[in-house]
Amino acid sequence: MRTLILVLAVCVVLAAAQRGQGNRGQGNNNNNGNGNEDESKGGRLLELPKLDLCLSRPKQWQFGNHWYFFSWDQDHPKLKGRKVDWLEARNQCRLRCMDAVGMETKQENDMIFEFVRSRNLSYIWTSGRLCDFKGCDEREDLKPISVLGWFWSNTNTKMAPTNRPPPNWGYQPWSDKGHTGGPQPDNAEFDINQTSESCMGVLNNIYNDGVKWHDIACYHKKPFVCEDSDLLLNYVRSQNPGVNL
Ligand SMILES: [Ca+2]
Repeated sequence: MRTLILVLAVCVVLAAAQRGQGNRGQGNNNNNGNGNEDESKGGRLLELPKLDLCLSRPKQWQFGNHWYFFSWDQDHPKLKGRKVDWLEARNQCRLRCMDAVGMETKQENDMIFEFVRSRNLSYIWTSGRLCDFKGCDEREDLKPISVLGWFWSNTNTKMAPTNRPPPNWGYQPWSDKGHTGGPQPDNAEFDINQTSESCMGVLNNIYNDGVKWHDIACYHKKPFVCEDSDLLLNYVRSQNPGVNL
């Protein structure tokens, strides 16, 4: 039964992706959390996992029961030394039964912040996404979206309100400054060229603010951290009984 539900969930994801729009990324409901603005223009879709890439996915470090890797550390032409936009980052992960990292807990966020800090990286993409696309408007619980409209697209879970520290975290992961000087998320690029800052990255002291979350326009190119996706791993398992991922 559980497998059936998972397969159905993935079918919903596929159908939504193939339509190129629709019921996406609405907080924690069934959806694929894509919300890619380019999709309606150019037809870019979320990738499906490939068995061989899932089997050989980089297992660089483990946290909880998930494997993670940093794109630049992998000896692969699509990963090493590349900077990619937000959707491409997700897709390179998704092909491998992973997704861009989502920091749903303080412990996981501490781990990612320490990774960025210790490696002295300027920035990485995460799976963080603003629900500002088709279907989001109908969700009263996501308004105002700058406070309540952010979610982790890898697990389709809502983030805590952006205007105060998440419960029990003890610190505010969103930066208190950005391009316009004010606290994040600030959608600053919209005022410059009408491009929304709908994707979330971790920046390292770009604004003399330490390692912090920032809303960023999704076309910007960055390296990324991938994290195991239970949904995609279980989908591939359901298609390949007995496979050991
Ligand atoms: Ca910003």
